[in-house]
Amino acid sequence: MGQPAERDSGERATRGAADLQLPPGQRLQKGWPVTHYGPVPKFRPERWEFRVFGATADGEKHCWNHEEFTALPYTTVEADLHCVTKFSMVGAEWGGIPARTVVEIAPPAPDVTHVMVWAEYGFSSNLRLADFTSDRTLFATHKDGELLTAEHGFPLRLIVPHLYAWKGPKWVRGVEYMTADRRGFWEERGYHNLGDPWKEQRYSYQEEPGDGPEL
Ligand SMILES: Nc1nc2c(c(=O)[nH]1)N[C@H]1C(S)=C(S)[C@@H](COP(=O)(O)O)O[C@H]1N2
Ligand SMILES: [Mo]
Repeated sequence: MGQPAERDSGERATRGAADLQLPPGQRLQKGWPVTHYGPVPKFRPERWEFRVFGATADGEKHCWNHEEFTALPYTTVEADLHCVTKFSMVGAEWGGIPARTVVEIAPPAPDVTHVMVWAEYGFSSNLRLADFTSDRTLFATHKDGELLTAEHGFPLRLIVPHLYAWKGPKWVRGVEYMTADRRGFWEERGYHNLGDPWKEQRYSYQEEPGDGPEL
């Protein structure tokens, strides 16, 4: 736990412009394709809220409206995006609110081990708490200084630099704290429960005992 992020930063430190290192089986994509399941949701600021719920430390649900959530401290993270279908988009500078900030202001109960990140239309992805609180995991509002476009997740998407991109829901609306692991949308439909691209954890049939809940 906590290891993937550290190894990812190590890879980056040894990466020069000339010897671009991609995870095994990935190829570089020019430009930035749009990849998701279902339609692009319409952003309605008056209806939008970000919720933290489930096993919170105080047992309460925590909600922010769009203005409140985007007023949280802003930071940037440089990270690549690795799609399990084998393209990678490299060198993006993401801007937004660290996931760790959310965990600090709405802490989980002591027995929380995993989170489910929820997006519009019921899309979800599960993460180990340590992956969620990695110092590079970000609720992004911006890429390269510009607001995200609707098809790339405006107003908010999760970026988990050390995992495959399906672990980062676009149009994210909240986080559920969990005291046991549970599979999200793609994790139930054949993708690996953990999704580390450096270990090429693409599909659930590759899972080893302990990698995820029984299918
Ligand atoms: N809500 C939602 N988020 C999603 C997905 C999705 O189907 N729905 N697809 C994921 C996958 S598989 C990838 S590769 C990235 C793609 O992000 P992009 O379209 O900005 O390149 O979004 C991820 N986030
Ligand atoms: Mo993907």
